[in-house]
Amino acid sequence: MPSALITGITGQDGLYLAELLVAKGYDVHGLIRGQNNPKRDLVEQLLPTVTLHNGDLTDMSSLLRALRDADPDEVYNLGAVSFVAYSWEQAALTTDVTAKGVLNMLEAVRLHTGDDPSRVRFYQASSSEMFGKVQDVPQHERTLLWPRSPYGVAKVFGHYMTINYRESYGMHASSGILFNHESPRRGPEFVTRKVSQAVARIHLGLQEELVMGNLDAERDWGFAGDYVEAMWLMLQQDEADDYVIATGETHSVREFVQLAFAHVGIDDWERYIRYDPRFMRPAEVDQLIGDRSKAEQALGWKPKVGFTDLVSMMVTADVEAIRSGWK
Ligand code: NDP
Ligand code: GDR
Repeated sequence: MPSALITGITGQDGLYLAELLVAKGYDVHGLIRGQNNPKRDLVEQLLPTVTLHNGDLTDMSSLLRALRDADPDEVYNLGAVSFVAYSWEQAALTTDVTAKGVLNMLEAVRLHTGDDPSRVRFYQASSSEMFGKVQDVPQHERTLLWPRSPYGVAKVFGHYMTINYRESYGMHASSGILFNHESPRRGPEFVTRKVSQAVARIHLGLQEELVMGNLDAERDWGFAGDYVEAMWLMLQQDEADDYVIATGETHSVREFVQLAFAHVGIDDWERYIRYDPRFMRPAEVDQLIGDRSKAEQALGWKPKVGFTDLVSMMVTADVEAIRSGWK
């Protein structure tokens, strides 16, 4: 039975990836941080066969202990401070977790595997935020990185450190440069879920307005359930490598909002929107669109869920969640 250790198992991607690996017959382990983490119950209910290990990406010995106890064939490093807007407010914490945490995990794997570092395959959750002020359209694996936030800078560090461990120690370490991916499990601080939750509440008469920042930003949005499949595929290759994972389509935040309202039959959506500069960022990533041709060729990976279906899925899930709370 293959085994895997997932950091960030309580997050959106961690849950989908754990479900995927359990379905594939893996013995799945997850790193869970903090005292009395409120998401422990959720993981235990959803994934009763998964073993949780206490640990934190900033605490190297906890990572070594988790590796010793789980003894995984594959490590998926998904843990991070992942909210871009927050990364300006806590830049040092973001650096400790999202940048140095990657080094800690790579070094822990290297120490754990001794003289055979390729024995454990490693996945790093890199991000399209590394492209920032984009230097190519669409963005691909060789596009110059120009991050625009402390989060983006931290991800660049993790990305190059992963490549460096591959080149220095022969580790099977791959980096997935994933573009935005969403789902009904997306954290409510991210724009898509903020919108889907608000639209559901407005539709059901529970909320009157939606307060937003920059509606002009454009993102390449896919479905998280599709994207975790790409992570797994990367670790099944003979050679470790880096891959862009994206739909190849870009849409504005405005389009997302408009479609979400249209899904519940509201066409005059603009009257519900209030602009608040609080949600603007010190530096914005204006447009992202990914070129996934390498992943499609080498991994045979393609997204299954399109933009319109993604928006419908998220709004429907939030409407149903509120209605089921009424029963
Ligand atoms: P989430 O924000 O949903 O999950 C982040 C996870 O990291 C949570 O499980 C969180 O734990 C954990 N974490 C935070 N701090 C620490 C720490 N100090 N030690 C250990 N774990 C920690 O992110 P997603 O699931 O959306 O993303 C997964 C990864 O992919 C992240 O690295 C993200 O930056 C990256 N990424 C995401 C994209 C997306 O569009 N979703 C696109 C590209 C990259 P807790 O629940 O306890 O807070
Ligand atoms: P992003 O996601 O920064 O792309 O990072 P987010 O959903 O936070 O923002 C997307 C775009 O929407 C604009 N926006 C708003 N954003 C939020 N959160 N709230 C608002 O009210 C709002 N109004 C407009 C933002 O300015 C931005 O342009 C996500 C994270 O998952 C990262 O961890 C990941 O690496 C990248 O995607 C790829």
